[in-house]
Amino acid sequence: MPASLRRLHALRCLHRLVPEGLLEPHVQPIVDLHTGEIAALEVLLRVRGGAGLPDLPPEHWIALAEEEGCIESIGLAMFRAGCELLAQPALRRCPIGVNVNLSVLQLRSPQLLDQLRGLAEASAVDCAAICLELTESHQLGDDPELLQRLDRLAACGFNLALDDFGTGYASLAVLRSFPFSHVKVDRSFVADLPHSSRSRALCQVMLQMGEACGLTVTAEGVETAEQLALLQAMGFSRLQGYLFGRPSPAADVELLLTAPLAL
Ligand code: G
Ligand code: MN
Repeated sequence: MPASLRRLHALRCLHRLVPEGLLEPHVQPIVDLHTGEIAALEVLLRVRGGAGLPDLPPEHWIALAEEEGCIESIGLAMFRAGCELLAQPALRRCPIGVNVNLSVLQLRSPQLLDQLRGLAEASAVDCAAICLELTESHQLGDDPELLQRLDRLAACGFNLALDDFGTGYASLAVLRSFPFSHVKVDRSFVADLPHSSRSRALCQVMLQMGEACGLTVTAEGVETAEQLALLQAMGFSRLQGYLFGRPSPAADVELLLTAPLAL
């Protein structure tokens, strides 16, 4: 099928994803080398195969949903999945947090705070166990309304992470002004580590800068033992990537929590 037709087909399917239960949330561990344990699980959007849906990578579905103005319902469905995870006995027994991705476009909705708080309450989940990851793909800018919304989310107890740091639009002013408590170094820097002294220097600087601002710094996309060794030598302790676990269905979270970690 030509790309333009595939896109048209995807656009037609987009609105079916939430009502027909075609989303299959996955989770990926974020590990802490200090404790040797999983510190948090990131909820990742995955679309079920079959059901007449085009086979598109998750980031394409997200981009389409943002363009079409339906990222709100998809984002809320992922947030609900995060709350349901935290409500499971396996997670209630241990201090593992859940990270949920939030599109900057969702922040434009005045109802967002009440919706998120309502969903957390419905699952009897503490907002402080949830970290909302905002990607740099849309300008946060110096919009005072967005800043106020983020301040309110933080005041409610949610942790906020600046995702994919280093590649998007976020300037240092975003770290200065917005109430982020976590920053995630984009995986492209980690991929380049072994053969780029500049990437090594930039990872080191991002870690130092984040920690100097009192932020928890995570390196994303760790795939090899060589990358792990380099990051460990720099002082990174929070890591995420295929080396520690690929995204797996949220329904199998018990298995994930009992499997030994590849640390
Ligand atoms: O932007 P964000 O960090 O939320 O993106 C998460 C995406 O990165 C997920 O789709 C996930 O499958 C992917 N991902 C997670 N770990 C790795 C990794 O080690 N390597 C690569 N290439 N992708 C990864
Ligand atoms: Mn993320």
